[in-house]
Amino acid sequence: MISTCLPSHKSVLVAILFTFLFIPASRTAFNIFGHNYDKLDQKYGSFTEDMRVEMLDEVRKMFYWSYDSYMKYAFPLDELDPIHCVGRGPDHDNPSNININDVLGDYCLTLVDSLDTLAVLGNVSEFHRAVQLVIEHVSFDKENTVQVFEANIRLLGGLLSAHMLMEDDRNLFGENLRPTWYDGELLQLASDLASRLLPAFQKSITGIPFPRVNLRKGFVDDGAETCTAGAGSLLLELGALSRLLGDPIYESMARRANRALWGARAKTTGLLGNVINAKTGQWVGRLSGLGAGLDSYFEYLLKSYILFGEEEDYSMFNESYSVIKQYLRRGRTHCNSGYGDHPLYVNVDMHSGNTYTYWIDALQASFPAVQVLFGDVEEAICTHAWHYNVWKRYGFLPERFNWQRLSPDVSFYPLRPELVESTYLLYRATKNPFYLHVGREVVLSLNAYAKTKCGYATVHDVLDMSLEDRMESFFLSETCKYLYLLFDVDNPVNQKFSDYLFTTEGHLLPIGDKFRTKPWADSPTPISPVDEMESLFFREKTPKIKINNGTQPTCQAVDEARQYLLPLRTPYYLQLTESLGLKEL
Ligand code: DMJ
Repeated sequence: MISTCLPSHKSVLVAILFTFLFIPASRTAFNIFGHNYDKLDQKYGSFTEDMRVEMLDEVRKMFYWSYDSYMKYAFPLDELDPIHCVGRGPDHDNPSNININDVLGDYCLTLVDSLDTLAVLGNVSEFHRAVQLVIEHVSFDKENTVQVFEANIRLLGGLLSAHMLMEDDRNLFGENLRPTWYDGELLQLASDLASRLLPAFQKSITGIPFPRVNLRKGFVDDGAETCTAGAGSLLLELGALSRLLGDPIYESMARRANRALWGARAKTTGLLGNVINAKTGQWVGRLSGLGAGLDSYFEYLLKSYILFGEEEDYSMFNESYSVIKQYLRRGRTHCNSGYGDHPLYVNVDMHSGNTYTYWIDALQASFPAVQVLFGDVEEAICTHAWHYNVWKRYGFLPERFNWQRLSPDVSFYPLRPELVESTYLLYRATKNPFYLHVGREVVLSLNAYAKTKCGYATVHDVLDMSLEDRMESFFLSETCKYLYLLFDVDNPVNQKFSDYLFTTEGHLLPIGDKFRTKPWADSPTPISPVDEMESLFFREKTPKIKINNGTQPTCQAVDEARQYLLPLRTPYYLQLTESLGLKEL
């Protein structure tokens, strides 16, 4: 078998030397020398071309198993129930069922969320058919009350991404992606949807949008408590829409929300809480962390800077990252050297920085992807390794894992993408075959436990692998997409990786001068966005542009000698697996 991923003899030698030099003199290290090192290296150090092709095929089948079933049994409803093979729309009988009604709105959600995945899979004919179906079937003139954040990331993001990929003159997926008959209909739909979301912002005197709108009636006075991520992860989509339409209203509303949240950070620590009241601007509770309620807020500060080049977004991210490191991080100082526990980002009291809960949640697993984009690759390796080992303990990531009791506090897994997203970004950053193994384990778990008669189902309880009849649309927009891109090394997205950006729902946005120019004020940002993306990205050893003041990690390259060793050095890796009660070998 020929492998593109196998190391040369020389690099293996250098790598082994490198590891030996860095292994601390401890009993664990002795065990490694005597026992585990070779096996671990064998297990993760290579990934054959045959395995890669096999996995790519598995992921392709996974996507079509789900997508085709959705189209057959559920479309034009929003979601597929993958056990009973029927469609699902909003819960009209029970308006307070926000678990469903926040997301579903009678607008072909899964199809809209899947559009750019079809392009990524190279299925141009189905992409055309899907765009046509969206144009024919999607209307936002509905009596439904939906969550602004969900509508923004899943629908607005899906529509804008498909529109931009068709209109982008770099033709990432070939000139044929734009059908001859396409006349900007998806942009019109996006604009219609965004105008229906506006009342949530306009009715707020604090600037923080209310969490929900009624698509037809506008403002609904049914609660003002919103999570920080919900109110503060709107800028990529709304900013892109503003710049496409030449209408500043959407971007200005999203920026106003970000500034309001930023202004509310705790005076003592600089941390933000995870729930805030949009009417009063007061925090609800004290929890600060990187998971649910906050995750994409940080992601969007950094990604907005990458897309729009506004310094304000970058400095907010930069400062946030410092306080995250200062208050949330526990464990040894450096991921891959020194002594102490494996680093962990915990939930803290936003006012004191004291540990607030002993659980962390599955959404935090997206943070390594943000760290990669920021150039803090060593830290990303560490954060990812922790979540991956929790995954291995159960075969999935429980929604909340209690790191003190070492058991799930909330044990469902709704096919979330976060671990795969970080795995993909880390593979792009390091090219380390370890990450292909991680992806393979994810695929095997999904196929073994979540695959059903007509799709993939939410794991109701990772402890007994019981299932629940729901397949969230992000399974197709993110989980399958990131898995596919992980294994499809020649995919156009991977060839032009620094020219495109993923939204928090995994939708591709082209980075370009178009978004660096505000059509309502002719002052283009004087930095080429592509250059800047590269400078933010890890493998550029000598960045062309210095993007921060030197106090933060940027553009770290992972030493080539380590490419075929565990990215988290072996003793630390074994320390982690042991601390989570796992036996690696
Ligand atoms: C997705 O809708 C997005 O990734 C969002 O940022 C978080 N929740 C889901 C996936 O878990």
